[in-house]
Amino acid sequence: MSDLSLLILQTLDNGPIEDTSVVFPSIETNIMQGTLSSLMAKSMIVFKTIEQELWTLTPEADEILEKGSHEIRLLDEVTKSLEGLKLADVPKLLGQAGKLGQLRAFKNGWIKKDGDKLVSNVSSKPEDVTAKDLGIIKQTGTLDNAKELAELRKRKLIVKGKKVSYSVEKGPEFALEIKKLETDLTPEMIQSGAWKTATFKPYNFDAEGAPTQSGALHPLNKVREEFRQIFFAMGFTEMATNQYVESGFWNFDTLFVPQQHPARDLQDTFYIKDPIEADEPEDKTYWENIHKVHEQGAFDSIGYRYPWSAKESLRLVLRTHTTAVSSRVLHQLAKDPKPARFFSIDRVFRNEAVDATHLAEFHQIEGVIADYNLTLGDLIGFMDRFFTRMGVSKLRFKPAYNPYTEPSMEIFAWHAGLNKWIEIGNSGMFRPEMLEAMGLPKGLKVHGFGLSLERPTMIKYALSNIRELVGHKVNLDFIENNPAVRLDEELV
Ligand code: FB9
Repeated sequence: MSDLSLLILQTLDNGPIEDTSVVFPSIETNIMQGTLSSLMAKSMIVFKTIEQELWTLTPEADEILEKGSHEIRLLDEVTKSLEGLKLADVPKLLGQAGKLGQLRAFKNGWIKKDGDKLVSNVSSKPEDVTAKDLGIIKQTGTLDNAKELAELRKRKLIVKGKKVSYSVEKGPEFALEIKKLETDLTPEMIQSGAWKTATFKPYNFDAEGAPTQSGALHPLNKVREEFRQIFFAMGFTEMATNQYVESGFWNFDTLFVPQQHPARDLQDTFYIKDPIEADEPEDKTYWENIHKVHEQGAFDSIGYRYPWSAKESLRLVLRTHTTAVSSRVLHQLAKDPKPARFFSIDRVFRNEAVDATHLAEFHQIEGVIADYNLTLGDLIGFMDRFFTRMGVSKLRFKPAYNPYTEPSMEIFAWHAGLNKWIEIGNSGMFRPEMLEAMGLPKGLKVHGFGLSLERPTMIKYALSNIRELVGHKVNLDFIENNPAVRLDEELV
């Protein structure tokens, strides 16, 4: 038990403590509060907090207490100089105090001017009221004379503070000795019977559990899991996306992206040096269909009519979108065409300028829906249902262009927090040049849509820079201690 605890108990034995700051003036408030809280937890005392306004001295005021007020120090210098104190000598003698002292000494009628000098105007040394009042405030924290208190505050010699102290009384379990509080019931206590007289510390149901040293899911993975559950709930099957390197054939040509499209330029796409190219796909009919639909046109399309290059098609790239994976999966579906829903959430790579919200790689979320007689209205309706599940209710659709979908739409949502429409994704109906080239029947239409994983994650965790989320500058405390994410809250 601390000495202070004992002192408090012994003092209480003689009666209640009205104000701890009076009985124990040298004990700091936080020490006093901790000791009282500990005694109260054992029901040995009860205490209440007393908060009082109090005034404290500024450093200038402390100097006045030590040396006297500016005005009294100036009067002393004037009195010492028999012919009077030259005005020009005041700053040399007293510095800033001299100037301040003059104002007060004139106001008090202690000095007067005689030509270029100051002379005394009093027959005896007056009381230094400023120093006296500051001494009282230093002792008691206040001053009875409200006018003089206001004057000292105006002169910035005192500042307002708060004094915290406590009134203390005996509690139901008051004693001069502190019983050892047991925290654990041990086998020894049971065997010896000591449990019968032991006093156990009351159980603190408000105490937080000890932090567990465990792993932590990265926020991107938390949001990814939210999206995966939404897709599963809406009947989607996850695509295998564990192949970052794709041929230009799967990443571009099968999606009817022409070989001279700017997206295929070096400044947009990462090309692999070694190996430099892929093998031709096994499905030779498909290979020829793609060649034909680009070069001459096919499947009721006039194509792009350019000399399609097999070599260009086999160049290896880091996939620029997971639509490359969708193409592979839909090509598989053509072997047994039927309505189906697939999704993917994985990394894609683009050789583009990076900024606060874009890096050279990001996670694309993509969904494809294959069914007979699908219309654009069905796509709009689905997007509405999909985004409603993540708290986004007000959508707008804007015509857009993608080489592989026609019609295409950019998707916008109203962001109440930003008070504006924000782009939340892109979508469209895959073109026949893509679908029929892989062998899907004419009637089987396919919707596609995509968004990024980073953008919703940054919004949900209120991050302004993507480098707070990924990269070497990430704060691991943020990763370990961020809250679970729920996508179904309003987008704010
Ligand atoms: O994710 C994006 N924005 C977004 C998404 C969600 C969100 O909050 C959630 C609702 C709670 C907030 C914002 N965008 C797409 C829009 C912009 O961020 C854009 O600046 C960046 N886009 C990326 C591509 O930029 C190079 C986001 C990424 C994107 C864009 C298009 C697709 C996929 C990802 C696509 C597609 C597609 C189209 C048709 C068929 C198949 C796939």
